Amino acid sequence: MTAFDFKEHPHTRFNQLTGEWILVSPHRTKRPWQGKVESLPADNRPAYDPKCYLCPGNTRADGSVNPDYTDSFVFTNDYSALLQDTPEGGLDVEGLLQAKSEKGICRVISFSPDHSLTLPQLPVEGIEKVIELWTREFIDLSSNKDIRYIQIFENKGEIMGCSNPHPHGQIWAQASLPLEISKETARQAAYFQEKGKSLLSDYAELECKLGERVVVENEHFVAVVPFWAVWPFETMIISKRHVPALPEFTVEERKAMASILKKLTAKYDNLFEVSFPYSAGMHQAPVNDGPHPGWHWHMHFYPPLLRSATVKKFMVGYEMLANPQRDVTAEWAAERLRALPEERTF
Ligand code: H2U
Ligand code: ZN
Repeated sequence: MTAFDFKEHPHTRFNQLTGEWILVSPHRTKRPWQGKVESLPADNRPAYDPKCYLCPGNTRADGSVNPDYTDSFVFTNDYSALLQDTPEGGLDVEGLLQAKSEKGICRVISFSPDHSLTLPQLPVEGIEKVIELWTREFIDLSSNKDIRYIQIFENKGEIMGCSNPHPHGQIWAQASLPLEISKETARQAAYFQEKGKSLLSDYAELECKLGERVVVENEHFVAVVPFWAVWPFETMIISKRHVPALPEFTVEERKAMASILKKLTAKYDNLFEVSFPYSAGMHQAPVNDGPHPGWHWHMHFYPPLLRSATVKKFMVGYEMLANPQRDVTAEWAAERLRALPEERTF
C-alpha cells in the first residue's frame, strides 16, 4: 500500500471561509480531452467606440449622456437588479412558500475612459483612482441606513457573460446579507471568538511562510491560490493587516493594492496570452450591522479557463448535483502563475 500523497490521490479539502469541503482529483489530469473548444473573441478594440454606453460623451439606455470623464466614472445602473424604493412586504404560505421584499442600489463603474484597455493595461495610478472611487462609493452607500452589505465586483470577458469589453465593474448594495457573505461572516466570527485574531491574518501568515500557493506578494498584500480553491486558477488577494473594509486602508496600502491587482491580472493575461476572463470581487465587513471584529478584507478571482484560451472548466454533473470538484491541484496552479512575468508580455 503506497502512502497518501495529496498531489496524486483523490482527497477533500476544507474551505475555511465557507465551511464547505471540495473534492480534489489530481490523478484525473491525465485523462484525454475531446471536449468543447471555444473561439477567441477579437481583441483589437478602438480607444473610443461611438456605440459603447460607457465611453465618454455617449448616451446610455436611460437617455443620460456620460460626461467627458478622464479617470473613472460611476452611475446608477439603468437596469438595476435592486431598487431603493421597493415597498416592505413578504409572503408566507404555511411556512412552505416564503418571500421577502429586498431593497438595494446598483451602480456601474467605468475604470477608464479608454475603451481598449483592461485592468492590467491601466497605469498603476489609474488603478489607484479606481480604488479611490470604490472607497468613496463604499462610504456613500453605507451612509444609507437601509444598506447592510456592499458587493464590489468585476465580470470580465464574453465567456463570463460580460456585456461590454469597456473596462468596468459593478456595485450591488442591499438590505440583507447575501449567501456567501453570511457563510464568511459566521466562519470569521467563530474563529475570532476562539483565537482573538482574524482567520485571514493567520491564514495569510501561514501561506507566506509556506510559499507554495503564493502567486505574488508585496509589503501589504499577498495573492494566493487558496488551499481550497475550486476554479483551476482561482486566487484570493488578502491584506496582511487585519482591515475590515476599504475606508480603513492607508494611502500606502491603496498603492500596494493597485500594484498587486495589476501584477496578478497581468500574470493571468500571460497564462494563455489572452485577455483573461473572470468574475472577481472584494468581500468586506457588513455595514450598519453592529460590530464584526473578525471580518478581514479580501478579494476573490474566479476565472473559468482551464487548459488554454479556449477550454474552460464546466461546473456541471457531479458539481451541480453533489459537490464542487477540481483536477489540477492549487499548488500546481500557483506554481504556474508564480512563474509568469508580472508585466503583460503581448
Ligand atoms: P456587465 O457587462 O457586467 O453585465 O455590466 C454592464 C451593466 O451595465 C449591466 O448591469 C448596465 C447593465 O444593466 N447598463 C446600464 O446601466 N446602462 C446602459 O445604457 C447599458 C447597460
Ligand atoms: Zn467604451
